[in-house]
Amino acid sequence: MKGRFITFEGGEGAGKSTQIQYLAEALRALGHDVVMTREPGGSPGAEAVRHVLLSGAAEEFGVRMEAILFAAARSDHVEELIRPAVEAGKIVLCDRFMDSSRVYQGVTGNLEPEFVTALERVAINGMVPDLTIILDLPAEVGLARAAARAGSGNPDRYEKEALSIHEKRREAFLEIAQKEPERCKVVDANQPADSIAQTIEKLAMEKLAIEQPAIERQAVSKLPDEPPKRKSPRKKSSAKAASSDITAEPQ
Ligand code: Z5A
Repeated sequence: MKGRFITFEGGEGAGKSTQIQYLAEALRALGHDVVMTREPGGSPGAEAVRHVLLSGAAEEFGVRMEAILFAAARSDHVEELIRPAVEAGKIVLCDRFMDSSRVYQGVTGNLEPEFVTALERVAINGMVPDLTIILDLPAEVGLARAAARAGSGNPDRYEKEALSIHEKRREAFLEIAQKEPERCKVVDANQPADSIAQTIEKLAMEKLAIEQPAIERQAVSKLPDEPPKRKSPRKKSSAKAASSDITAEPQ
């Protein structure tokens, strides 16, 4: 069976990493082979570019340069990790993907849409997500969560930007969801993590059920309504913990 590609999007501190952990646990409990990954990064080449981008080292060269670096990292990630995993029947859960470039570099970076679209086409090379979960949250709530997690650590290149920019990004994500309702599902992220996880699990299961052949769909429909009791996923450390199982996943 062909696998699935599910992406998580939203502003800083929206809970993407937390929810990926929850969904991975739920899907694994049902016997699925799950790969967790993130952007920028996820493959050795892309992880090398991640530091350049998040440290702000590329900022002085302009947003066009940053957009190309994000695209270069994405291309490596798609070809080295995402596509092989999906073709091997795995479910890939990815923390940020092409919609982040549309929003951060396109909308708030003021890049021309044609430029962003052209980069996207080359970088994803047809690897459009089957489902994108957009975690929606007032920017100040997300930033407060991210700041609490970071403690006294320095905010990254993007976290230190003005609140109005973060709000603009929130609107931009919602606009993408409006334009692509089949792919994108908006989830209210201003709730306890556990109830968000249940909503996302339902959306993911619907996607898997709809797109699976009838015989597999029948098996899925026999699942209990309530998801299995799960323990809280492990907490991420301050610097967004380089997603240990992310980079350690098989290529
Ligand atoms: N970027 C870009 O510009 N263009 C691109 O194409 C791509 C990315 C791919 C990556 O940063 C940066 O790169 C990003 C955009 C840019 N901008 N920034 N900053 P990153 O990978 O370091 O960080 P992030 O993607 O923004 O994620 P994050 O800030 O780490 O947040 P998160 O993953 O969405 O949230 P979390 O880690 O799951 O939760 C944050 C804290 O809140 C944590 O302490 C949790 O325990 C807590 N939490 C989680 N859920 C809840 C609920 N429901 N209630 C209360 N507290 C919660």
